[in-house]
Amino acid sequence: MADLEEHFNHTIEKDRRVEPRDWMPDGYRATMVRQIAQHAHSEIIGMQPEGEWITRAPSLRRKAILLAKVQDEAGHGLYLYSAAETLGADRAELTAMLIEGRQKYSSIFNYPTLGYADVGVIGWLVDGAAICNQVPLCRSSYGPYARAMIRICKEESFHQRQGYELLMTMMRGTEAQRAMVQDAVNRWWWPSLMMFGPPDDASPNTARSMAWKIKRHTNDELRQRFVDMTVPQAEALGVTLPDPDLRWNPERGQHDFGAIDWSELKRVISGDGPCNARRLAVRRAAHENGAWVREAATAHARKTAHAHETAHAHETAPASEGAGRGVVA
Ligand code: FAQ
Repeated sequence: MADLEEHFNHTIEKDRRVEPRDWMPDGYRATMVRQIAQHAHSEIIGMQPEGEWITRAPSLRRKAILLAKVQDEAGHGLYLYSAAETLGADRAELTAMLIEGRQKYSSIFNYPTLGYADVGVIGWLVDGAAICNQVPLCRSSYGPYARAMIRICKEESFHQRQGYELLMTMMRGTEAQRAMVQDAVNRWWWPSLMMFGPPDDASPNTARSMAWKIKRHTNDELRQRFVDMTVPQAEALGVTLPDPDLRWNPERGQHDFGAIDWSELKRVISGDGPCNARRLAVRRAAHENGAWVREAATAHARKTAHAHETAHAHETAPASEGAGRGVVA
């Protein structure tokens, strides 16, 4: 046991990856399952706010882009559930925990999308925040999670660009279109900052997760990085970020920004955001309506496995038994 623990500590210290078959402390496994499951749930619930606009996309091109993006999010959820399974988590149980409200997903997806500009702002700000948070996770200590994150981040950067491109197009349009963009920015800015989690002095998991190199930066460090990255993009776009206290601080070499309403984050995380009930109801209905697909897939898998087993048994039968029978197709 002491040897195993020493090996684990050495792996972390040397910046190597922990792999599914390696011994790991129970707390490490539980933390990884918690973070990966919450992340997977976020991707799947995160399909909804934008998904609601697929039927209302203003052109074929926008519709194709949005369909592809939402489909990517489903893919991200699937890689992440698979990564959680490598830790012994049961996928059906994770889904049950989500739809029964026993496991969290990102607060950001509990806000409504009120217009098409929201699709652009989600790409720009929400995917932008997700990239800031997730690029360091490509170096996370758990191998399957870190590797999933590499592909996810590549796709997220396309998502961010499509959002920014959509907004640039709208900003070149009419006065009404520019007003739609500004309104969407006003509504999504503060919730995007909250995506990074509570401030460091109120984040119970950060210290442990940093020591295990699951997280590489604290919540506040990443939030600051996001603000610094976004301010020049807002200027280039021609929108105002809704924070009168936002300004460059030459001494810190970073932007100062206004106080975040942490009571709002708490409320949204604990189930009382503008769309929590709706998001979970949609997910629950999709799960229930999809029961027949899961049953059919399971029956098909069982049948295929049975056919393979029969074929294999015949192929490996002793010569006397198998003589003259040939290989079963
Ligand atoms: N919302 O001690 P900490 C996307 C929870 S991106 C809800 O600081 P930790 C892409 C936290 O889990 C969004 N819950 O926790 C996309 C913990 O809960 P506990 C998903 C939050 O883990 C874009 C408690 O509060 N990204 O989906 C939030 O060290 C566009 C205490 O917090 C990820 O999941 C929140 N905002 O740090 C899709 C990234 N913040 O202990 C569609 C991976 C905190 O009760 C469209 N996750 N909590 O279980 C992480 O990096 C970390 O888990 C943090 C939180 C940074 C989110």
